[in-house]
Amino acid sequence: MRGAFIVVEGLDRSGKTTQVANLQAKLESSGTPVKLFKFPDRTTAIGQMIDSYLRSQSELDDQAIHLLFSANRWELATSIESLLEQGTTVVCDRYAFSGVAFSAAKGLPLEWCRAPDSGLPAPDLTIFFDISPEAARARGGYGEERYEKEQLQRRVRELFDVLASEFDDERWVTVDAGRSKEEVAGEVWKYAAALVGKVSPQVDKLWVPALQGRIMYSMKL
Ligand code: Z5A
Ligand code: MG
Repeated sequence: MRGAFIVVEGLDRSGKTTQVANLQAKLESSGTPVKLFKFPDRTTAIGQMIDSYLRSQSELDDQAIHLLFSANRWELATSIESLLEQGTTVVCDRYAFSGVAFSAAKGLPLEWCRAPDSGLPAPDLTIFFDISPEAARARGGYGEERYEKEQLQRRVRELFDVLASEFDDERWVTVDAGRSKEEVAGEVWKYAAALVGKVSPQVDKLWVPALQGRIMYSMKL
C-alpha cells in the first residue's frame, strides 16, 4: 500500500506549521512511516533565493518569483513520489495552492499561475485552515515578510476559495483554524486517520484533467 499524500494549506498565522508537526508525531506514534515537507523549502539553492525575496533582501519580477516557487516544488517532486510509492505518508506544509493564490492575488492571471505546477504529484487530501483576519492578527499580527499584509491576505483567501471549489469533499476539506490547538489537532487527526491506508494505488497528477476527471478546467477569474 502506498503512502497517503496530505497537504495542509491555509491563511497566514492559521497554525499550519504547528499542526503538521503535531500530525507527524501522531502518525509516527501510530506506526505510520511519515515524512514532512514544507514549501517554500528555504534550504535548497532555489529556496534561498525565495527566502531572500520574502525578506525583501532582493527584488524579482512577479513572474520570476512565481516560477521559483514552482521550481522549488519540482525539485522535490520525485522524492515525494518515491516516498509515497515506498509506503511513506507525506505531509506537506503549503503546496501549489499557495503558489497560485499568492501570485494571482498580486494580479497575475490565475491560469498562468497554475500552469507551471500542473503535473506535480496531486495530494490525496488538502486540509485548508481557515481563519478570520482578526483572529490571525490576535496571534501576534502579521510579521515582517513581504506578503504579510491584510489586504493581500483577503484576496488570497478569495483565491483559495476558487481553488477549493474545483475539488470534491474527499479531496479538499476546510477546518476552522480559529479554535484551540487541541480542537484543530483533533479534526486534522480525524481526516488523516480516515485516509491513511485507504488511498488508491496510483498517485494522481495535479491539474491534469485526463488523469484527474474531477477537476473542472473552466473556472475563470
Ligand atoms: N508562498 C507563495 O507566495 N508561493 C508559494 O508557492 C508558497 C508560499 C509555497 C512564506 O510561507 C510565504 O510564502 C507565505 C506564502 C508564500 N506568505 N505569506 N503570508 P511560509 O509557509 O514560510 O510562512 P510561515 O511564516 O511559516 O507560515 P505562516 O502561514 O505565517 O504561519 P502558520 O504556519 O500557518 O502558523 P504557525 O507558525 O503554526 O502559528 C503561528 C502562531 O500562532 C504561533 O505563535 C503559534 O504558536 C500560534 N498558534 C498556532 N495555532 C494556534 C491556535 N490554534 N490558537 C492560538 N495560537 C495558535
Ligand atoms: Mg508556517
